[in-house]
Amino acid sequence: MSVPQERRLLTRIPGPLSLERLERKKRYVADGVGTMLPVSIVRAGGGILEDVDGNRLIDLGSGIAVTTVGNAAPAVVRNVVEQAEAFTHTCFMITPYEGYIDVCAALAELTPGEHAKKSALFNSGAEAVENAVKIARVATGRDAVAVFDHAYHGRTNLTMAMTAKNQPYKNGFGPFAAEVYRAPMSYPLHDGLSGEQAAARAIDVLDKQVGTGNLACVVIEPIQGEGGFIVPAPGFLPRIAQWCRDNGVLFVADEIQTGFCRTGDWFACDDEGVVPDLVTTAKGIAGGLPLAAVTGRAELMDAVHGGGLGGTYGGNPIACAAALGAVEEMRERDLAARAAAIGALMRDRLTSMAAEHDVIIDVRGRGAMQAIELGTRDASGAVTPDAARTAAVSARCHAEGVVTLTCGTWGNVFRFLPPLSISDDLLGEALDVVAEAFAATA
Ligand code: PLZ
Repeated sequence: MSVPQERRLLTRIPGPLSLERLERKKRYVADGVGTMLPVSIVRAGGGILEDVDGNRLIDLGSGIAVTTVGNAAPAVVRNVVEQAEAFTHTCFMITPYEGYIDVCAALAELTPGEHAKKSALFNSGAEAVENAVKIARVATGRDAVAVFDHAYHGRTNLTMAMTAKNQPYKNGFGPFAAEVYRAPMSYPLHDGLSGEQAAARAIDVLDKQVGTGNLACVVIEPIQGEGGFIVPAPGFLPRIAQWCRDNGVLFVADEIQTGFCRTGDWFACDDEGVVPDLVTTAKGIAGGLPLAAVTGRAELMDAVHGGGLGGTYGGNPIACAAALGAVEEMRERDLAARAAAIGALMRDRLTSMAAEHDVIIDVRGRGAMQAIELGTRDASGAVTPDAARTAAVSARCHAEGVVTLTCGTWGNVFRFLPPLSISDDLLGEALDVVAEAFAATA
């Protein structure tokens, strides 16, 4: 690993050279494209991001759950370089190549369920979700799409409609796509319902307000990401999946954030043995290169007419080579087990922080996808979110050289998504910084 694995602060964060670059960004990059922590990165690997001022920051975000195998992971770099030297693009729809097929074969093997599966490849998570809906509509002959409170599915027109939160994702960007309906999510901290009860509540809304027979698919993140790392109560997902099966509705798991070893399994659905009809993947699939997929039951995938799925760059050969390198890293380093170990370490530390700071009202997550929710709870159990404290703790972590992310409908969730290549020592140090930030902002 070329980047020394140590936190090092040579300047204030952001440093002077990063600030110069930020001025150029302001001049040339659209203001709508935000940057959370404007340190300009020059190299990264293991658990470290190094900036242009020579500062080394500990990465607890993985570029939003993308560099699961680590930044510039060896097998990814090797495959990318070899592929770039051989050829960079042909367009799979014009003249195909083996890497695309290899990725689809890997997806057939790794995604939940033992049935015959096929895949189609795309560039971004949002594009995969859009295509899952297209496939579900053709396969069922129905129009309606069910999504959940707090859901995040992307920023394109259809996926904005599917995403719950208005600011910053939707405000002013409508009108949105039709035939998208929202059901209540299982959110144990807020609703106190069992999985069975929460599923019954969601099913009732869909049946009464949309009509089960009109539904093409239910699209759900098995653990919600941007919406707040919301882990549904046990039994919720299996019950919804069963109801879908019983009623000819396709169960689509959006595993874009949870997939590829992040949660301690290959996929988050594996935890309760839920087998989706279609699954969308992106992010962790390719170690940082843009690639996404829809994988599903062969007969559903094949319901679409020839030429109905595609795109110029979908399954680009370099992105496919990167994905094969990422999967190789996950297999050879048993990264699912590493995610579980990282999860146990984080869980331990976060639980002690929660014991010390009343503002931490929940510790949740699975594997290397952990979060704490900040707020107060009254005697009735009602939650008042504390976004201000969340922002203050986060700002403090950034200043101390730890890249932390927040999320949640109310902006009151601190989430931890370290690359699985981070060492225990570095992770422990980062969590020390988080603990100090809580103490300093008390
Ligand atoms: N589905 C579950 O998490 C992307 C978005 C960050 P794209 N999440 C990070 C932002 O502010 O844009 C995501 C996701 C789930 C779909 C997507 C969309 O994936 O690759 O960003 O299109």
